[in-house]
Order: sequence, then structure tokens, then C-alpha cells
Amino acid sequence: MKPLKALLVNPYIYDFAAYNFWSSPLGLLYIGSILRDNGFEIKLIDCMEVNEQKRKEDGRAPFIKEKVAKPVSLKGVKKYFRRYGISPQELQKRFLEADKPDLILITSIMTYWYPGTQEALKIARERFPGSKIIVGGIYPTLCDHLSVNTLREADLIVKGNEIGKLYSFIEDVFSLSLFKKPHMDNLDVLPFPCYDLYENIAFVPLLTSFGCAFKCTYCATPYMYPAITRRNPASVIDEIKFWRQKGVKKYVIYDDNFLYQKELYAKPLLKSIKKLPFKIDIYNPNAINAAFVNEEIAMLLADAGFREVRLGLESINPSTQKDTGGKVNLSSFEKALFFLKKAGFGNNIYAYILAGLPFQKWEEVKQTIDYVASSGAKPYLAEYTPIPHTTLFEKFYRYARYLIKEDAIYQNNALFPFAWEEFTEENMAFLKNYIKSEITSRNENHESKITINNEFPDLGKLTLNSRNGSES
Ligand code: B12
Ligand code: SF4
Repeated sequence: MKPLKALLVNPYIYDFAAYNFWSSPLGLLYIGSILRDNGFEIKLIDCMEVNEQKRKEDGRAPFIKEKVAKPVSLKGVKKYFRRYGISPQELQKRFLEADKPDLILITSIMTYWYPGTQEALKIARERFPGSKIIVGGIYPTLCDHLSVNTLREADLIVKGNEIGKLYSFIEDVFSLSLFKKPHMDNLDVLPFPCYDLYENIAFVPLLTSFGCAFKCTYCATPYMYPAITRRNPASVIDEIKFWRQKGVKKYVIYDDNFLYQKELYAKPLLKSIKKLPFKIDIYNPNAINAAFVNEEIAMLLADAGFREVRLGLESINPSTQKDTGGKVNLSSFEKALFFLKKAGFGNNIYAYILAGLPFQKWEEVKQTIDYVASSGAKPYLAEYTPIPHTTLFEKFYRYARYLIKEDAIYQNNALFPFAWEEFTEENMAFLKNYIKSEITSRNENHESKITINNEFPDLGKLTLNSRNGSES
């Protein structure tokens, strides 16, 4: 019997800004590998192509892009709107060139990118009316009611970890028994994601856990993954060796919880990476928790090949820290900085700062930027994204200036849904510029007001003139 054919599709997206910041359709590629293990012939159309000439040393690259007209729902927004990735016409062409697949699997990564998913679904449906089309990913997971309407052409919509639904559907429709049906939670038995379908593999994400021990009020991870699942360090090492043989040198940790229970997971993993007979580069776009960074961990991160470290700080305002979940405080941040600097990360420590939370005042963000810059770390603005099923979303969605609950397109942080009189779009623009110009030049001139190079800092005393509440 001829093998069944499955076509994986990572749709193009529409957004006001987007850049490949080590982004990759990892969930889709895992599903592809599982089906391949079951004898399916797998093909991939990844619409999110990048401009290879502009790829950075570290693996990041700009997506190819084109200005497009805004949909009616975004007409009033005074920003350019673009499609990132290949055009619908190019996608049609690639579908025309493809043999008729039995199964088409389409992913969706951010909720507000659903229009691209919707279009890819329509194009696939027109070209292959007889194929079964399944859509999964973050959008149906977080916006299940909305996705039922917007993705009507799909034969099946799969939420989060409902992989069992996918297996049953395939078995019913094709009257077969899949012989490998791993649960996604069992990270040690999953086949490695099918990155071999790409001509060039610029980096490979390493999925080392699902879930998180914290419950930050802006984050959907606790909803999507109520239980924490960890991956055995030995399995991660096997995967690194596997990709290294194929020439991959850069790895990106996709983990919300990398240092949690570090004695059992991160430490043995980092030690094993250090012992590998080859060197790799590691990046962590999802920040690590400063509270878990001690001297040994900082050294291990450096020795294992972390090229930079990104820490989540969010805010220096104790009440914002508390209201958003209390995962970090200034004393643990400063301690982490001290050890990371000692381990040699110097100019390569980034601190994420949350901007645009409901009823946040812009001065708080500026003070946090100043604090981070003076500490010698690089401030990095993370504009708040309202995400369904999070505490903040459910509490404040009525106060947003867009209908964020009715249409996921408005969940895009580029729209600044929670702008208000004490934090306007102009304030946000100022803060972005401030980081770019003033702070960058201050960092370049090494004008650090906080000196934490030689001695252990007197924790909690590394205050700035402008720190909220506790001026010193
Ligand atoms: C890694 C990550 C990133 C990476 C890359 C993301 C990527 N995949 O390309 C980077 C660092 C770039 C990133 C950036 C951002 N992220 Co992010 N990110 C994540 C994270 C931690 C993991 C995603 C992941 O790959 N998981 C592992 C894979 C295996 O899971 P998965 O893709 O969801 O797939 C599973 C299912 O969905 C399913 N599946 C997937 N596709 C398909 C298809 C079919 C057919 C089927 C059947 C099943 C299926 O199979 C998998 C297993 O169950 C999630 C949180 C989380 N734990 O999910 C946040 C998350 C997706 N990010 C989020 C946010 C807010 C952001 C940012 C906006 C943050 C910011 N303020 O700057 C930016 C925006 C990015 C941009 N504009 O480009 C939000 C989602 C927001 C939203 N509205 O959708 C999440 C949920 C985190 C949160 N705060 O709650 N992110
Ligand atoms: S923001 Fe990070 S620490 Fe907080 S709940 Fe989400 S994944 Fe966990």
C-alpha cells in the first residue's frame, strides 16, 4: 500500500512588525515527525521565509515582507500593515506544484495571526477539496470559540495538547491503526521534530519542558499546561548530537521554566553540554528566572555555550511585581546580574521590561529602563500582549480600547490595547526611542551607575535616584 501523504503548512502572517527572533513552527514539526514514524510521507511549506542575506551571526533574520492594505477592523490604525512571509499567490503556486496530500496540517502561532491561518486554510481547501485539513496551535488553544467560526473550512481543529483527537481522526478517516501515538507530554519519547525538511537549518529549538511553576497574571502558560512536564537531559543531549551531525551549531531553548528544579534538569543538562566534544551556541529568547541564577548556574550557562542571557525583570515597581505574579524581585535580579557578569556575560545580559499593562503609568517603565541600564544590563521592552484565559485579560478586557475578546486580531501588542491617559501611544514611542538612542549610547560608553564587577553587591542597596518609592 502506498504511504499516505501529509503536507505541513506554517502560514504567512499579517502584522505591523515582525522579525524572526528564533521563531519556528516547532509544534507542527513534532506532529510531522510523529506521522512520519507512522509511515506517512511528509512535505512542508513554511511560508515564513526570511531574507537569508540579512541573517545575523546568531541565527535571527528579517522575514521577507510586503506592505498590504489593512483589513476593515484595523482601518483607523496609523501604522503600516504588512504581510510577512511568502504571498498568497506564491502559496497557491506551491500548492499547485504539490501532489494531492491526504492530510494537510496547518499551524497557528500567535492568536492575532489567525487571518494568515484562515487564508492558508481557504487556499488549501480550494486547491485540495478532497484532502482532510486539520488546524492546530496557539490560536485554537486560546481562542477556541472564535476559531470554530473563523476556521470553518477545517475538518478538525485541535486545541493544545489534544493530540489524541488527531490520532482518532486519522484512524477513523483512513481506517488504519497508528502504531505510534505518543502523548505530547512525554517529551522523552517524542521523535525529534522534522527540521530535516528545511534546506538549511539555521538553528534548532530545544523543547525542554511544558508548563511553569509560577502563575504570572499576564501569561497563558499555566492555562495551556496546568501540569509541569520535564524532559530528561539525556534526551536533549541526544537531540543536540543528532542535529550537530547535520551541521547545526545554534540551539534555542524553548522553555518557560528552564531553571526550575535546576538540580534535576538544567544543571545536569548544562554539565553534559559542556562535556560534548564540540561547541555549540545557545540562545534563550524566553527569559530565564533571575531568582534561580547562582554562581554555579551562571558559570555553567557560560561554559555550555550561552552567548547571551535574557532575564525577566518586568518592572522595578514592587506593586507591579506583586500584581503580576511575584516571580522576581530586585534583590534576586541584582544577584543574578552579579554572577552573570562574573561568568563573563558582561555586555550580553538583557532584561525584559513589561510595557503597556492595564493602567500602568509610563513613568514606571522609564524608571525600570533607567534602573536596568544603570545596572549594566540591556533593557528590552516587551510590550504587553493581552492573552485570553490569563488573570489580567479576564479582569481588564472591558477596559481595552479594542474588542480584544471578540476578535483576536486586537490582541496584537502593536495596537497597544491598554493605552490610556497616563500611558499614551506617544509615551510608548518615547520609551522605544529612549532605549534605542539614549540607553544604547550610555551602554556603549559603559556609564554604569551600579558597579557590581568585583565584589558581591550589598543586595537591595543598588538603588537609583528614580526608583519607585524608595529613593536613595
Ligand atoms: C517559544 C516561544 C516564543 C518564541 C518563538 C515562538 C515560535 N514558536 O515561533 C519567541 C521568543 C520568538 C516568542 C515571541 C513572542 N511570544 Co511567545 N512563546 C513561546 C512559547 C514559550 C513556546 C511556544 C512553543 O513553540 N511551544 C512548543 C510547541 C511544541 O508548542 P506549540 O507550538 O504550541 O504546539 C503544540 C500545540 O499547539 C500543537 N500544535 C501546534 N501546531 C499544530 C498544528 C496541528 C495541525 C495540530 C494538530 C497541532 C498543533 O502541537 C504542539 C504540542 O501540543 C509560548 C508559551 C508556551 N508554553 O506555549 C509563548 C507564547 C506563544 N508567546 C506569546 C507571546 C505573547 C509572545 C510575544 C508577543 C512576547 C512579547 N511581548 O514580545 C512575542 C511575539 C512574537 C512575534 N511577534 O514574533 C504568548 C501567546 C500570545 C498570543 N496572543 O498568541 C505565549 C502563549 C506565551 C504567553 N505569554 O502566554 N515566543
Ligand atoms: S511568565 Fe514565565 S514565569 Fe510567569 S507563568 Fe509565564 S512562563 Fe511562568
